[in-house]
Amino acid sequence: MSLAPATAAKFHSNPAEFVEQEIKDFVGASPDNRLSFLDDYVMWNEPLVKYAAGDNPLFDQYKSIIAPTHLTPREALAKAYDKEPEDLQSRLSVISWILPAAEATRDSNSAETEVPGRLWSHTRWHGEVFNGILRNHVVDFLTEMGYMAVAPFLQPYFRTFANEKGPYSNWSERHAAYAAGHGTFSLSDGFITEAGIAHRCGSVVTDLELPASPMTATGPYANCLFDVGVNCRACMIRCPADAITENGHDKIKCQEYLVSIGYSSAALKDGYNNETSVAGCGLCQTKVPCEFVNPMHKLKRIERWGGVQVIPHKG
Ligand code: B12
Ligand code: SF4
Ligand code: SF4
Repeated sequence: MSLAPATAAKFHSNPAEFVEQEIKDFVGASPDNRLSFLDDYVMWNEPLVKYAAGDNPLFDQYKSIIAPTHLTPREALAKAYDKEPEDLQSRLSVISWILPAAEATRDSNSAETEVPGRLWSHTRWHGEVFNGILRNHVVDFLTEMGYMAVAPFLQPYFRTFANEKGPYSNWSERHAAYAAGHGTFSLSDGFITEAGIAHRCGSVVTDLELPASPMTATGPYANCLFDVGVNCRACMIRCPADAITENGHDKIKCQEYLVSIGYSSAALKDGYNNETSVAGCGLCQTKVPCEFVNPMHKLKRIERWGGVQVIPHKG
């Protein structure tokens, strides 16, 4: 990829704006964001793009919140370039994006109670393939501009591990999104953004200096209605595996369920991605008040009308 001088000049005049637009344009125009076997169905809506400072103290805290093996942005970038972390320049940035699921994808999942909807399942597979293409596009673009850049999730060093609570990785995309101010975790573990919880996310670490986006959340669960005391258990009720309780999300039960509804299940034979082995589920992320909005905004409106009520789906 080689950038025209006018494009390079535009980039240098406002890198933050440019990178955000580049990601939005790529998602909007890429044929890989379309399902060619389904009338070019567009999987992801316009992304949300934010930036975290590489030295945000949260990344050090993740070593105790997640595991000591979880990489800081500095470690992730240095490892990819076979350098020592202290050899990199002082300011690093993490570019984090949210890919909100299209309405018909969400509706396909909302209609189900045991297995994912077909569109959700396609998006789990082909949509994540596109997320990988987007990660590579951002890395290529920054490298072309002369910066160091890496998508930790695509690196050979990316690993998932397991402990007594279930699986975890050495680069959590949702924790990068939290540090970038995209939103918060929830009772179901899902990450609630301004575009809701039904999304996939991705990130790239770079030595391009970008302004850190403000973190407005008051805590790591602040966008979840249950966390603020509202009687919302919609995700608990939706989960066919009883993996969500008032104490949170049981990753082991969830994973066992995901494996059990793989392609051996009769219900998944017709019209799913039979060439893949990943069906997804995400029933807890659809037909819930946090599906495609930050439910705290609705709650604030309802409070102004005189009291907290059960919030209707898509109300
Ligand atoms: C391993 C994995 C799984 C495992 C475990 C999930 C998990 N909760 O970690 C299993 C197989 C169960 C799974 C299931 C699913 N997954 Co998955 N999975 C991953 C993967 C590869 C790594 C996740 C990881 O490292 N987690 C680390 C652990 C420790 O995080 P955690 O338990 O969520 O963290 C908790 C603590 O940190 C806690 N916490 C406690 N104290 C504090 C303090 C602070 C300050 C903070 C910030 C947090 C915190 O908050 C968190 C939430 O409770 C990521 C891709 C990636 N590289 O990020 C996708 C990912 C998490 N999966 C994703 C999805 C969509 C799914 C499914 C919906 C399946 C599907 N596609 O249909 C389900 C949903 C499960 C759920 N309810 O969240 C998306 C999530 C997007 C979203 N909307 O939230 C991701 C990010 C993939 C992507 N690129 O978008 N997944
Ligand atoms: S459905 Fe309700 S309780 Fe569950 S994550 Fe969303 S807001 Fe929180
Ligand atoms: S992904 Fe499915 S099994 Fe896992 S918590 Fe959500 S609804 Fe339950």
